[in-house]
Amino acid sequence: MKKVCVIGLGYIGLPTATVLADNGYNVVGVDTNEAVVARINQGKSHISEFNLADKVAKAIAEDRLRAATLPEVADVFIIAVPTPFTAEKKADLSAVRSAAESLLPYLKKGNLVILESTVPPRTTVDLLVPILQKTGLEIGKELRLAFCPERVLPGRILEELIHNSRVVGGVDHASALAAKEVYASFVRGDIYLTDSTTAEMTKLMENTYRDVNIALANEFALIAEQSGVNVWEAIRFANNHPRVNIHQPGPGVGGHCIAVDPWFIVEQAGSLARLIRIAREINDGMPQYVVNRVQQLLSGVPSPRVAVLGMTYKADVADCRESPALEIIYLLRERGLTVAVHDPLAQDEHLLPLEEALAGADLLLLLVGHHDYRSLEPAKAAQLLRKPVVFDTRGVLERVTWERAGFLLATLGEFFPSKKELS
Ligand code: SAJ
Repeated sequence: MKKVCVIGLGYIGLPTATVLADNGYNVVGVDTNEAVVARINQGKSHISEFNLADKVAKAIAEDRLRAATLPEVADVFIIAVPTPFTAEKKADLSAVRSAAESLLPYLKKGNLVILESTVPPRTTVDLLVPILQKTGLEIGKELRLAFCPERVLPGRILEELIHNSRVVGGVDHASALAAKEVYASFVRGDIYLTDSTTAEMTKLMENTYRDVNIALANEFALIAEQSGVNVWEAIRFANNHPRVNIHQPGPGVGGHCIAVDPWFIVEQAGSLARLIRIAREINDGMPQYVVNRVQQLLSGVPSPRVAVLGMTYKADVADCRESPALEIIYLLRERGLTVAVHDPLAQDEHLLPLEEALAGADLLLLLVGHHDYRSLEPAKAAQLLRKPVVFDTRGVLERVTWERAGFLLATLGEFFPSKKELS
């Protein structure tokens, strides 16, 4: 049985480690966080993801997965550590660098090292190769090296790990083939072989495509509001065209990928990346836009109180990293508004039960299209709110139902009430 050492037991590393353990590998997962290691060794997952807790419990119980704070001698090493960005919007590769350096004492001839963390183009050849050369092994021939980006969607990680196609970029063809063999043990989608730099760029292009597309949807939303058009309906109609796929507008783009990865291209390409930069700026400007609209909806209301529904970065996940809701809540408070927040999935001691968040509020601000919120009853909300006003930034509330219950419903990209309607 081959042994795999997975460095980084986060959103990608832990699911990958359990899937490998499920598919015949002896797996040791490594994390610098001792509490995470202890928890996993008890058969528990520190990450909230569909089916993951069961998979971790099973792999630990059957002794196919173990967690540790230091790497060990193995056949394959997979690096899946975070690559955040700095205040200057530059990739912070310190975790990748220290993960690679931590492997040096354990690497031997015939090993394969795979980087899965999202990185700027050329990181594998320019950063990893020089570090791994310190082993004295010839990179490619004696120590195989590949970049194989993760492409799974939070909320569907385990399913997508198996069913998505995979891009495998080797520093040479032999490295790509060796990495393909590892993924072929569990991936049912196609596996495409290329060089490491093309694979790095492919990953960044996927998330940048999504970011630029969402920026376009957000721009359409602002234009639609001004022209009296319902952007949600217009996008639905446009998407019936066989070659159109416009994404959804919203209060901003969050998460640790789409709001970050385009900057890795900007960092390298500079003034060539004009569209990419402006798309980032449009999406980053959405929280401010939402806050301005909230203030317009509440103008003239003394000591206004806002009930914010949703704090996570997107619907039906518990993750709040880079969530636009966090910025919106911060900005509202900075402008002197009282804010009460509810979220059915996020873990935060300041969150309130739904009824308490709604009680006495002058505005219901919907920031996340969680499943629970789609079936929110307007009659119940009307009893709790001080004023029957709703601002839906996700286009999920049904206009007829809410208006019938006496609400003034403002929807991003659809309808914003005039001063007369607000008075
Ligand atoms: N969003 C919109 N409108 C949309 C879609 C998303 O405003 O039409 C917002 C969401 O609300 C959220 C943000 O964008 O705040 C990102 O959400 P997402 O579902 O688009 O993406 P992530 O960050 O959860 O996962 C993405 C995925 N990339 C692509 O779909 C191209 C996933 O496959 C990647 O593996 C992941 O990034 C990653 O780790 O890079």
